[in-house]
Amino acid sequence: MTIADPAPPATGDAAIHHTACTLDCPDSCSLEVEVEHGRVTRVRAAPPEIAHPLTSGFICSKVGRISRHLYGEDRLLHPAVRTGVKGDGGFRPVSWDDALGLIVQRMMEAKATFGGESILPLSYGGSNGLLTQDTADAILFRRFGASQLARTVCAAPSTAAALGLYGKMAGVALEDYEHASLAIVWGANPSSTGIHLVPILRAARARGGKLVVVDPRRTPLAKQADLHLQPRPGTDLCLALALHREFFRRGDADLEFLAEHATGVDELRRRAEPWTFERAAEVTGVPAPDIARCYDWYSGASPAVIRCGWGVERNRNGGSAVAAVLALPAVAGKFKVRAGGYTMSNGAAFRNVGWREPSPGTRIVNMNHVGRELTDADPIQGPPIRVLFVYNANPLATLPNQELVRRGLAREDLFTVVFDQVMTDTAAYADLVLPATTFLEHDDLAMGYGAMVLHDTKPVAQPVGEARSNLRVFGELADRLGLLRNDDPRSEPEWRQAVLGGERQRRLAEEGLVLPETGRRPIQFVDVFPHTADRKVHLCPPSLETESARGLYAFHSEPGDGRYPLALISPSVPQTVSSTFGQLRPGQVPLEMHPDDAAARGLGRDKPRVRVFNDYGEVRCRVRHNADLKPGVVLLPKGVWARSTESGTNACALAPDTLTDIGAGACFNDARVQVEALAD
Ligand SMILES: Nc1nc2c(c(=O)[nH]1)N[C@H]1C(S)=C(S)[C@@H](COP(=O)(O)OP(=O)(O)OC[C@H]3O[C@@H](n4cnc5c(=O)[nH]c(N)nc54)[C@H](O)[C@@H]3O)O[C@H]1N2
Ligand SMILES: Nc1nc2c(c(=O)[nH]1)N[C@H]1C(S)=C(S)[C@@H](COP(=O)(O)OP(=O)(O)OC[C@H]3O[C@@H](n4cnc5c(=O)[nH]c(N)nc54)[C@H](O)[C@@H]3O)O[C@H]1N2
Ligand code: SF4
Ligand SMILES: [Mo]
Repeated sequence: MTIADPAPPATGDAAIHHTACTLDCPDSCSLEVEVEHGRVTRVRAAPPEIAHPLTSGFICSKVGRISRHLYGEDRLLHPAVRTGVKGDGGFRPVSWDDALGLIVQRMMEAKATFGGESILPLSYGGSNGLLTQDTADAILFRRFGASQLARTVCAAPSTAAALGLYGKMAGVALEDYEHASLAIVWGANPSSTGIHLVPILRAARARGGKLVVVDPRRTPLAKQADLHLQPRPGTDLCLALALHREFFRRGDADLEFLAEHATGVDELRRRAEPWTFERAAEVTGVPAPDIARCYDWYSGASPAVIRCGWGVERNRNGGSAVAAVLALPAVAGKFKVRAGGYTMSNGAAFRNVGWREPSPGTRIVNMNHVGRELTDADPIQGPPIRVLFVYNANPLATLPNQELVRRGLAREDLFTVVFDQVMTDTAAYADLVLPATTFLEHDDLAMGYGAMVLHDTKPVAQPVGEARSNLRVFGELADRLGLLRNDDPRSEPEWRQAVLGGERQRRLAEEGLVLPETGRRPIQFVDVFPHTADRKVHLCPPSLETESARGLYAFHSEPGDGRYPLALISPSVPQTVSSTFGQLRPGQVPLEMHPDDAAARGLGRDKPRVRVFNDYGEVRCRVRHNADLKPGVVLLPKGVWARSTESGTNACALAPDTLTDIGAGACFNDARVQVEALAD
């Protein structure tokens, strides 16, 4: 395939372009970008006439300042091969031709000696649109017969639950939250992770609506809420089941709706039965009267909406917990009105988008077990991994059991390619680095998972150095390996057509953005229905039942023991998107801790240096007192780079590589740790 990177806009004159943000953020903003001499000088929200309404005239500051990422000193400019020890980051530039030749040679050698499964492509792609992942890369790796990756590091339990219950149904549009009499924000922190919801929730409150936040810490939104429930991490399942029990016990469950639209009602009722408010209070640490108040408000309110975030899923009970939360609007009878129901991912607003490359039937490696698979920590099924191709991801900074991942990456007999925009912590372990373009330098298609919109992402600036797009690099590798067929897409317009289909492609070209066929703001059970075979919600679907070892809605109790009494959570922070932009973080990242927990360990403000540890690893850093945390819960942000802690490790060094009950997802927030002072 000979895709050339598209002609960038003319250099010289200052120009204004319109495009869209592909970063891993529900809001999918419409952007206006000022460019001078081919370089981005300013990024702001696109004007309302052409923007998706959720953008509302503002964007986050991290994208507002993206030129620091585009033109910063960590940007990769040329392909380069390793010269020093793995991890040291010593590299020597090579030509693209030599770099691609080397990859072809190493892939062929590995396949000839160990079989195709000895090659593992490793990508998550949350910050990629529809053209830069699962397109030419899928052709390359699947047709070559490489191992496949189960992308389980995020959203796997939520997706399994949403699929099992509703076959993935589009949710309540975030714009509609303004009309909610009650909004429950459950395990989400939109002040960092989806900022456009915040003013909408404020407007709802100004109209007399109530806000409930369920989160182990007092988030900025919890401080504004009418009620804040502060459960211990990993116990949301008990809280949700206690609410279900009360609906059935009091006769408040909407039996008419359930009879018409649901299956598995009795089964859910039976499983919720043990969870009295008192028992739930004991396990969650939320006072029973607060649970009762939440019940009263939710049962009495209409429209009532639940924003289910990803904080609910990242633990041993994650799949069942999300399922129990998503089942609430069905049992409570909250659908069929605007702003009534739930929102999780709205990716389901668009169906049948994407390139479908058939699976080669090769082994599937769970992303959470990459450390195990790269080392001999687990008896490996199939050949050892000899070639690792990392793109659209920074696994050393974002996968659980970081020390095992690091040991794997340090293996001398592993050939690692890292294709990225910047010299990430993972790239420092590469044998070959390749410079990638950003969404301001290449073609892509942004699809919102909060905002229900598909829009064009256009190259508006000159690529820096020799950076190339994924489509171009994977297309060329597939070509060199003789994997291309005559009917494969060959250019960006052909890829757009293949990924979107003709009608959507035409609408996109004419209108600049595409709204879902069901309408921009669908009403659940009026405009959209479950995509299950019988169009009903399955409250206890057999698929989830068989998947979870102890059955759906079975509670797995606290994973800690006396040695590691503190629950470590590692949620998103405003300055970064996962680990993206982490290189720009000034100074060191502190461990946040409740003052009582700090006092119990003699960690006054004069003892700021600590060691946070468990059997997986340790982080050495400073401590900061934070009374907004629930006592017993400590916090390190997600996606921190090695340079931001004294030990060069982050929360992933303490995160277990155990899996969630459903969806084989990550259990970041099941990390249990101890903290001790370090001598100055
Ligand atoms: N600025 C920014 N935006 C982002 C991202 C980012 O890194 N930075 N990441 C993007 C990605 S990849 C994702 S998946 C989303 C995630 O966005 P969110 O859904 O907001 O998820 P998190 O930030 O992981 O955590 C949300 C909240 O869950 C709480 N929490 C932790 N454990 C529990 C628990 O057991 N129960 C409950 N109820 N709450 C808990 C945390 O304290 C936190 O406030 O955001 C996306 N947007
Ligand atoms: N401790 C802890 N760790 C976590 C989490 C947590 O809650 N706690 N959350 C997890 C979650 S929700 C997620 S989604 C994962 C995300 O983890 P990752 O998928 O590793 O995401 P990022 O760290 O953003 O890394 C994406 C990389 O892709 C590069 N990139 C972007 N676009 C392109 C492109 O077009 N081409 C190429 N070649 N490269 C590109 C970026 O520069 C960046 O370095 O992290 C997980 N890690
Ligand atoms: S990261 Fe989110 S808020 Fe920021 S510009 Fe992109 S879509 Fe908008
Ligand atoms: Mo994520």
